[in-house]
Amino acid sequence: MAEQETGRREAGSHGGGIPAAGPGEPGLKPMQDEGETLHYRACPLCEAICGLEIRVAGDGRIRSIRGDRNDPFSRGHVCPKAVALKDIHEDPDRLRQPVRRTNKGFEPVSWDLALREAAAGLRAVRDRHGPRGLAVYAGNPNAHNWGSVLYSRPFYRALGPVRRYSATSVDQLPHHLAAYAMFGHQMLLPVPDIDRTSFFLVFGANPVVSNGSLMTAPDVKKRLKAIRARGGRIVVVDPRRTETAGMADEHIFIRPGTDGLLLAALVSTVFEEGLDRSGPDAGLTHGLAEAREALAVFSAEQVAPAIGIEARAIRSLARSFAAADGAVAYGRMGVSVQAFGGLCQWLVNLLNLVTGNLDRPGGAMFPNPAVDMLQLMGPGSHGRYGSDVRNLPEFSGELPVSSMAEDMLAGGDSAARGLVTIAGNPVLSTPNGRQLDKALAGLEFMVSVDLYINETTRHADLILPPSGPLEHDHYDVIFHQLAIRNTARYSPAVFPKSAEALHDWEILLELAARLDSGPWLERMKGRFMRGFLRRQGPTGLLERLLRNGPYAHTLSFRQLASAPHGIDLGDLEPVLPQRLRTSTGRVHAAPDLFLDDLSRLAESVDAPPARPDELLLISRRQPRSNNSWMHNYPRLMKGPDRCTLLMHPEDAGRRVLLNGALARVRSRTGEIVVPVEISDEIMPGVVCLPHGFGHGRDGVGLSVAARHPGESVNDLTDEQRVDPLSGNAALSGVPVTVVAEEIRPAAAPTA
Ligand SMILES: Nc1nc2c(c(=O)[nH]1)N[C@H]1C(S)=C(S)[C@@H](COP(=O)(O)OP(=O)(O)OC[C@H]3O[C@@H](n4cnc5c(=O)[nH]c(N)nc54)[C@H](O)[C@@H]3O)O[C@H]1N2
Ligand SMILES: Nc1nc2c(c(=O)[nH]1)N[C@H]1C(S)=C(S)[C@@H](COP(=O)(O)OP(=O)(O)OC[C@H]3O[C@@H](n4cnc5c(=O)[nH]c(N)nc54)[C@H](O)[C@@H]3O)O[C@H]1N2
Ligand code: SF4
Ligand SMILES: [Mo]
Repeated sequence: MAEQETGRREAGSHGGGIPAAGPGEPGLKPMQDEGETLHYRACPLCEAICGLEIRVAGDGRIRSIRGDRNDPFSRGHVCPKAVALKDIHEDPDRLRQPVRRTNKGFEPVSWDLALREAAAGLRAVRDRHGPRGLAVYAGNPNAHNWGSVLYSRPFYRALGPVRRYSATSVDQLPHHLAAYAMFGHQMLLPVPDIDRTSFFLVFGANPVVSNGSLMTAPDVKKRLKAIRARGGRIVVVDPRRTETAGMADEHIFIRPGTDGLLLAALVSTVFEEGLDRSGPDAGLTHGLAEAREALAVFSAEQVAPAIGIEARAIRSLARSFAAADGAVAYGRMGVSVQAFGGLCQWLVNLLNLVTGNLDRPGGAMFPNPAVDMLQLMGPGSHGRYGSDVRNLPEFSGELPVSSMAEDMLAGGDSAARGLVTIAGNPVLSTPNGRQLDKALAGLEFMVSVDLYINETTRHADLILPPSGPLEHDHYDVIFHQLAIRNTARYSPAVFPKSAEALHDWEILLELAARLDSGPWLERMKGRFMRGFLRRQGPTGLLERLLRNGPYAHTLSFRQLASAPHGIDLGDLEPVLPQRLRTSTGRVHAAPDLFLDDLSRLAESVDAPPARPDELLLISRRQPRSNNSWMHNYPRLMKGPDRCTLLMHPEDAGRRVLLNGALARVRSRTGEIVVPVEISDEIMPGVVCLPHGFGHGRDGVGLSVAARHPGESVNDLTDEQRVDPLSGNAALSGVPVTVVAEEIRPAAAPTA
């Protein structure tokens, strides 16, 4: 492929609407003009991995982005974000050359200088303070970028035993912990088989807006509709009547943070009423009797007052779930980012297991992907060491990000004084962002690999920008592993990167080459590995992985490359016990770490409810956003400002707050002022803000986002609130006070 400049030439235009249509909408059919090319491409923006059809005009500009109707998995589905890929591609704010921080702001520098200085700065920190003096934070888009997934290992190897953090511990860490303890591998995550289930029981997830998470299911709305159309049932448990709850047969409000009790009561009811269908403890499972005994105290009657749901309703839910022919419980963000996240994910798996729905069509199933993360990643580890100040547990070589700022600020002999961030924005995405701002400002040296000068990377000494999302080829190494069907799809780059640009994986290799240290033999091994990886590129690696993967005899890279719409490899099929990685070869129904944590859950039954003046803060996602980084595209930012505090009419009335009025929201960690949006979709006693806003900080290079700055919910969330078992942040249920903001009269002019 000829290297040519594409992105840069077009910088400057934000364009108006471009035709984009879902399957149901006619859309504008773009006229075919001379030189127009057609590209098929997976959308890298969320876990739904929709297939896209992208038309590029003869002049190199994107003419249209539509859903690919011939994609067997996504069947033409797209959401509004897909069209913003054009904006990302053309965004004048997107960095296309490395920048270095100076007293007068960031200045562009050459790649050669940037890589040299980045490595020298990190090496200097490592020489002064040892490898623990360095930290790395990896953000969410890494999971959507196969170059980063496949090439981070040589980077970490060259860095040495540094402190590692990622967005995992503000997200799905409890899922990995449960998978590791129950199934023997952190990536053995059961996925709800929603295309065949007859009962979908959802805790703390809003797939209609998020498009599904740890459940890759493009066009999830249609799939949910189909459950009810075939006579199935959907029940959603959530403190907010979400868009997903709006499609359900039943929505149950729950006090934030009390799902652990509800789940324990559901499992305990199943046992107590003899509704279990997992059979005796033999063959597939181990520990059922222990689980039954440990959960017996969590009767529906016992927990009902604490969670605000009647015991009768809990028992009836357990009965109908257990009776359904193919039922699946699914718990996502809302039950992961809370103080009992680990227990919740164990109990979700256990509920599926004891009702006979684990590894069964219509239940919770394990995909069998063409590239298997079980072969690429270790099984995981837990609690081998802890963070400095609070001893929060390590998981799989990472420390909980809730401990990052405090450990930096506490100093100490080995505290991190240098940081690398890769595709992340922890200042907006992790609890107590202001504290992290402070910690980052005090670092000796910081490097970021990112497309933008964002709220976090503005603290960096150097920012190294990778190629844009359409400028590299793509394979969803992670998300085929989490998909509700076995599928595979390879997409070549739509645009070649410019001659001097580097892909993420190339940046990681370049840094690794400059950071490798240690004994000669080790350095030689590292050099050999990097040489091999550089020659292969991710595509060469994919070819090899397919050859050694589970479809080696039926799916070659050549076949994949000649199937631009992707290949359907069929329904999920039962794979246990073969895929289990536990020491016993069985499912561990009652790992000690969960049983030991049950006393903490039991104590929460008697925990005093929130103070009368306090409300519990939760967050929400919005269809036209993606965490913190997609507020810079005018197409997605049209309409009224969205950073509003949802509040129940009773709570608003008590505070004499009218719709649209400004409210001051305070927590232990900070305070912000935001407009109130009164709605009974939120339960009384709970308030809700979107996450990812807060762009008003100094020095951020996002000109569109600056016009819609909003406030960061994570200036209110509290790094001290964690699930101590997993170390995951408890972002949900933060106690806050809300008062009407006094509008002070403008100061009188002084003479
Ligand atoms: N209160 C609250 N906080 C939350 C959440 C919540 O629900 N409530 N959600 C949490 C969740 S689930 C997550 S995953 C985290 C996300 O938290 P993070 O991963 O820390 O943040 P993102 O907003 O995803 O920032 C991604 C950054 O990556 C850059 N980027 C995009 N694509 C690429 C690429 O291909 N390569 C490189 N190098 N950079 C790229 C973008 O420019 C952006 O700066 O936030 C968490 N924080
Ligand atoms: N449009 C859009 N899509 C996205 C993203 C985005 O930012 N915008 N982010 C992507 C990412 S990184 C992820 S991880 C996924 C997340 O995907 P989901 O988990 O589906 O997303 P959320 O909307 O955060 O859903 C969490 C739900 O939990 C509820 N909740 C909060 N606290 C509690 C509680 O204590 N108990 C219960 N039962 N429920 C609670 C919230 O009200 C919310 O409805 O979405 C992905 N997709
Ligand atoms: S749903 Fe997700 S993958 Fe599909 S088009 Fe929207 S952002 Fe892209
Ligand atoms: Mo996430």
